[in-house]
Amino acid sequence: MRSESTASDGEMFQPVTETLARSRLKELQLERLLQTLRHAGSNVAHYQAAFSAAGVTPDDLHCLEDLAKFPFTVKDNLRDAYPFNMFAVPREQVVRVHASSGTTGKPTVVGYTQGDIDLWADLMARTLACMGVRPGDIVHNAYGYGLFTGGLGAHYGAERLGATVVPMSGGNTEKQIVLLQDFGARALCATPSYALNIAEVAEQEGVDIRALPLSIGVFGAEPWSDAMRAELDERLAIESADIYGLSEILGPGVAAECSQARNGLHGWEDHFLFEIVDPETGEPEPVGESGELVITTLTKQALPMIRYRTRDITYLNDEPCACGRTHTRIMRVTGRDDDMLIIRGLNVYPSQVESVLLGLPGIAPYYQLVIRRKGALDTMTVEIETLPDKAESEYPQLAKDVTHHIKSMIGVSCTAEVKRPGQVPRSQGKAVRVRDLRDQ
Ligand code: DLL
Repeated sequence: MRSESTASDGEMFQPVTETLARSRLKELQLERLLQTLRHAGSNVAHYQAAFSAAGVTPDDLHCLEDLAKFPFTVKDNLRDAYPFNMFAVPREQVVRVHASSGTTGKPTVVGYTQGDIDLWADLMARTLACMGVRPGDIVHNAYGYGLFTGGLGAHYGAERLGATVVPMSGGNTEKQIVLLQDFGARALCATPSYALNIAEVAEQEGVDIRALPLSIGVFGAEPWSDAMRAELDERLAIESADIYGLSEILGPGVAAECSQARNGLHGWEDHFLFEIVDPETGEPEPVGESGELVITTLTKQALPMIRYRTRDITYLNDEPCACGRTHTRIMRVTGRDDDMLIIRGLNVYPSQVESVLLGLPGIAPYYQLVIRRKGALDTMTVEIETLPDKAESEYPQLAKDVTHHIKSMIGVSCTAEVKRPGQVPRSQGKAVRVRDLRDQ
């Protein structure tokens, strides 16, 4: 695939594709969807079998709504095809693979042709530009390099945009802080939890990170709340925006918040088709209704994905945005349906607990939820940390405040365990928010 031109004056940071009329976007999607269904159906054994089991062929697609006739793709399909059997091109044409670490079983492997890598760089450049990064800026990239898509995805995109990349990767926090000071990066790419870790270590070292040129946070790869955004904006004196993506679809660069509104992530609809379905029944939900995000790629060569069930819970917003972009907005992902906790019959996402905790005085923004089983019931303990100025004699009252606010704002009963500063583990990448001790 050719690189998109991002050069013409005025359109540079919002090329015409980002403001296409929605009717035109839909025509483009239909055209590209048909090509993708044909490509997948002819070249991937899994899709051949799945289409025929569902009794559909690409010729059954006459309008976008017809996509609902086609079967979903799930993570297990990729696992079953381990390592390379989902590729739609000969392996020799795949110039790069990435893989998810996966907590159980085999990792899922994803592959890219040179054209896919170019597309990814274009979309990440578009994403960074949408978030306010400009050519000539210094971009400090603290996403992990390696099999995780965050590091290399942001790296190629920043280069494509014409920025100067500092390929720091995750960890080595003291050094991150030295380079942020010495090089004067304008944008920081990191998970929000790791960005918070950087802020904390800088404060401990007496570095005034707020005084640095840093002004944009490119934060994603894990669920986070608006309360965490406010915390990061304040501690780092930046404007942080949310970036979303997943390896099975591309990596980072599937959707991003614009610097103008910072209210929902524009999903790049010229390359992806977004649906929301009921996670239980798989039935499509109308725009605006919450459910599981399902994504179909429209231009990927090595790994076309048809109706991939992300398990991420969100809703779409097609209303016009202040920035003028017409691409739909994927509203903040509350969590994955497999991260959802069911405590005494109530559904809870860690990010909801985060929103409550960050609003409470005396509590540091670090937490973990510990789930145990008592008889037939699951119980949740919220482990929190106090700010350094709190005396241990105040801990019982803090614990009471936490349980009271969680009960009144989310409805769920829990216990709170107050820990001394520094005792909740800090994140180097994707934060571990839940410790599940139910099988122990
Ligand atoms: O996390 C890609 C990425 C890298 C996105 C850097 C943004 C920045 P995976 O490791 O495959 O890919 O994990 C994908 O992470 O299905 C979501 O559950 C979660 N996730 C990613 N971005 C967000 C976000 C990368 N902004 C999985 N908000 C996805 C909430 C997110 N969850």
